[in-house]
Amino acid sequence: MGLSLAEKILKTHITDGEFVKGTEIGIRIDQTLTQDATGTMAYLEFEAMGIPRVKTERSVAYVDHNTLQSGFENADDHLFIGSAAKKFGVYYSRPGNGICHQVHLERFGIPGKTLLGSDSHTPTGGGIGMIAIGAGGLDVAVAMGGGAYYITYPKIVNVKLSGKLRSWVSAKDVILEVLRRLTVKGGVGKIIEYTGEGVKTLSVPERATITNMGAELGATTSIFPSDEITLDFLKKENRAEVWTELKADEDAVYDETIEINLSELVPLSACPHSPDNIKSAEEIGKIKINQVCIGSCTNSSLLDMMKVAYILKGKTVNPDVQLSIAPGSKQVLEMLAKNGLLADMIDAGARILESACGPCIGMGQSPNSAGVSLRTFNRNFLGRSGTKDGQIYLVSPETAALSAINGYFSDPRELGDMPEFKLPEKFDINDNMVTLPANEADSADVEILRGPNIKPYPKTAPLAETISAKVSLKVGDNITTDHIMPAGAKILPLRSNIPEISKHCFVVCDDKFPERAKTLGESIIVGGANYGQGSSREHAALAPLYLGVKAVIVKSFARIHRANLINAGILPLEFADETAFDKISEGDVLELPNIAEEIKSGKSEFNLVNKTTDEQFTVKCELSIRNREIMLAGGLLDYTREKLA
Ligand code: MIC
Ligand code: SF4
Repeated sequence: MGLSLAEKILKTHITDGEFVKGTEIGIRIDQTLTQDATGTMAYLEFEAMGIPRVKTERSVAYVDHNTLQSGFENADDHLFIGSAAKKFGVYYSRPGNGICHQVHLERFGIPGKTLLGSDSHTPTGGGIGMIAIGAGGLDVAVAMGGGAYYITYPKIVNVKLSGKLRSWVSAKDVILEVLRRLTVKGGVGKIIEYTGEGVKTLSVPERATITNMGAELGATTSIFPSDEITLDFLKKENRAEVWTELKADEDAVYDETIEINLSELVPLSACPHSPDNIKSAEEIGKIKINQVCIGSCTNSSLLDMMKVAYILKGKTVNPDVQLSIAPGSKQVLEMLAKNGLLADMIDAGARILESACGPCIGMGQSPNSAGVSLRTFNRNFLGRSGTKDGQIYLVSPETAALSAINGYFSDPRELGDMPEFKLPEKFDINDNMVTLPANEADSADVEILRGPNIKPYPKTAPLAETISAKVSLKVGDNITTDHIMPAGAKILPLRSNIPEISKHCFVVCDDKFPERAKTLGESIIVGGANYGQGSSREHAALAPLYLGVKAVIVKSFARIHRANLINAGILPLEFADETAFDKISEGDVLELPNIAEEIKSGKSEFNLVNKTTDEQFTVKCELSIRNREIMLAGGLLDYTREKLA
């Protein structure tokens, strides 16, 4: 029986477990990446493990999220990350060098390798045939220390592409179509593998747009084969030597197959407030818009920017619209500056932002009240833009650029035939914004710089014998990590300070929650389906940990957040029968009798007593032996410390 490409790579990296679907496997991690909003915690955790140097083939620390320095906090965090990187053997990509995923693809990614990143869009690396997975900072810290990363051996979905995209229809429309079909829950427990004749018609930047936004499906990762197009991209990056051809076996067996004819696709958009709320440009119609933002790790490559510049050239941004553009990396920005396309953008009236996440994470450029904003990003969760009633539409760069000129939502096919956009033979390569780590011999002398904003990891405790606590919050379906631990320019600077950031936990849903949870001392959160979708931020588990949350009981979890809860020592439970959700209210006292003993004995179903109503329910928690030990120890940090001791 033939293997898919994803399985071939997993097979060469498995260190623990059996190659059996649905069971837990440990995989060796070749490369890691961190970004600054999750990186400070990751390096604090790495430091706490007491391992002197990273053991990976390549680890890179990026600064791209918290680049708006409206106080000392972010600048201090940059110094901390830079010095920790130097000491621990990590390459440091300085602020200004670009968005982690774009830069990693350009300069560090290698087909066939595994990459673990403390950012949910790490699967961008799948665009060059990597198994690239997003995880919490603590998992990345363990991987830096040479530990395996554990996943449930996923189902492999074959997305078979045929045909060729028509003029002005874009890679973004491909992934929006996949989201339309599968929804934000559709990828949980799956790897999405792209195959078929259509693959050959897509360049690496286009493939990377598609794998990047596979994160919004909830997928473990997404992957394209590594072929002559990958080689061509790596040649442009002067890295042809890292290329190998990689593809699935002819007779590979997949768990599911989806067919997409690229020739039939039309411009699409994810409408407010979910990446799977898909409509076509035609269905949306010519609605008036207020803002356009172009950039983010999904759509900020040179190819994207070339199309945008072409559409803007000689025109003026509509008087009722603000347009901002953030090229994804210094490499892209520098090439645009040299080839004159940057001038076309500036001339048209675009506000050029630094190469960073920027508005995608609410670091500036929040739209006006109830403003309609078209963005080439990957997430449009409620409030993420910084404007609670902002109406965010996710679109392709082509749709964004034309709409910015017209002042209304536009179908880029109006532009007629599309010229051929050819990437240059060679990209401009200058790694001067990447600082190399200290030599092993010198690393002991490197001092880690710690500003006053950097506070230690919150206190943990082994799992209690019996959990008995009030429900401090009850929420519905599809709660995102942006609900649990919002980002934005005001809150992101507190990422290294759990006591402070906890004051903002869940305020999007209920601004009294932090205070209430703190007063209760210990509590339980109840939620609906796909709880914790979105970001990899472990802060969405660390803030509840700090606020005394002992268990989260929901209909179902998103992958990364569930893992982060276990890592933080918070019990992730699912209702055996979803109707139990309706029988629990905020303020009810819930009890899980003898829970530690039950978990120790290997059980996966537990009795939940609602002391307030006197009802009983069954809740589930499938834990591998390793996860059981982590839960009992009080989280991954304690578990790792125990193991190392
Ligand atoms: C995001 O897009 O939500 C982020 C900010 O990149 C997060 C990481 C974080 O919260 O720091 C992610 O996607 O993992
Ligand atoms: Fe940055 Fe946005 Fe990409 Fe997250 S999704 S890494 S915030 S650009």
